[in-house]
Amino acid sequence: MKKIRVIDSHTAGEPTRLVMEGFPSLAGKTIAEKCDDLRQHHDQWRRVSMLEPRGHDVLVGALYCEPVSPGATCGVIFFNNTGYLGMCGHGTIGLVASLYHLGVITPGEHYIDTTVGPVSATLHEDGAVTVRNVPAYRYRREVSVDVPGYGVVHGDIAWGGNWFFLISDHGQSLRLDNVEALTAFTWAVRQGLEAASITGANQGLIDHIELFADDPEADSRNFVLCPGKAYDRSPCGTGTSAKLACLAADSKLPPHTTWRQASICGSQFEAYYEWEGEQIRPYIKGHAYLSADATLLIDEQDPFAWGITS
Ligand code: PYC
Repeated sequence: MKKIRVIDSHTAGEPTRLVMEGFPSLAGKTIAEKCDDLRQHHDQWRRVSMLEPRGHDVLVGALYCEPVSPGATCGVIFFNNTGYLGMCGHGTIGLVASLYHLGVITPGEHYIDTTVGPVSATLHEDGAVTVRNVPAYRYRREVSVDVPGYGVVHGDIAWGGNWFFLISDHGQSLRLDNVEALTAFTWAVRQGLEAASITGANQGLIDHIELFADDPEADSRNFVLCPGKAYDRSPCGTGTSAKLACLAADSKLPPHTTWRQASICGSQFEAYYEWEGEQIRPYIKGHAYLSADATLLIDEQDPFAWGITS
């Protein structure tokens, strides 16, 4: 029987599964190199911990790694049902809450190495976590895309640790009882972007689609389609970072001003930014709650030992 030690949590409704032990050791000097090794040589470990019957489409995995830079608490590789993420805001908040649960860290600031660069996270005395994300920026403004079945849609392309296409003028109703229609629309947007070869910088795949609407209890409500077709139950840390980059570029939000981003589920992140040259440094604050401290078992006799794959 193979065993994987995990801590499950959710941040503003979006689940994170922190993998503490059980994955093979990874080759590489940087977290990006370790992520490449995991992807190329050991991807069955992502699948077994993310896919049914042990996981589900909404789950985001966070593999705890030894730090690679001086002073860092740890490194982390994020992944999901379909592949690997650059950064993950809600996942970093879940990681910090889980490490506190395990007694690995105490309140204060912690440096964390990710595949897209170092971030830091401050664990507050009340359990909230503020993530100092990687720099974010808007890459292109008001890009037109022909969306099959819907017509031409306009959106901004921004980096917030992953690539996002952000749409405000979409004609969709951002309500929790409308997520099927929102999923169909945003999936069609993604297909339209791919068909037109519209990418982020350096041909970066735009694998997150983000819609915005007004919210009576926040500055904005979003709906975020994640790469594996699940929607983010949280306001999405990297998606909120991308939004801040667009607000900053349009001079719609001054630096150090709180932006309350609500999710489609009604949960919220508080965010603000600082300018760093032409880019911004996003800060995202949220709260994670633990849901399981468990060991996944992999029985080689099990026909679905390594997950249900299509
Ligand atoms: O919080 O950055 C985030 C995130 C990315 C995908 C799901 N959540």
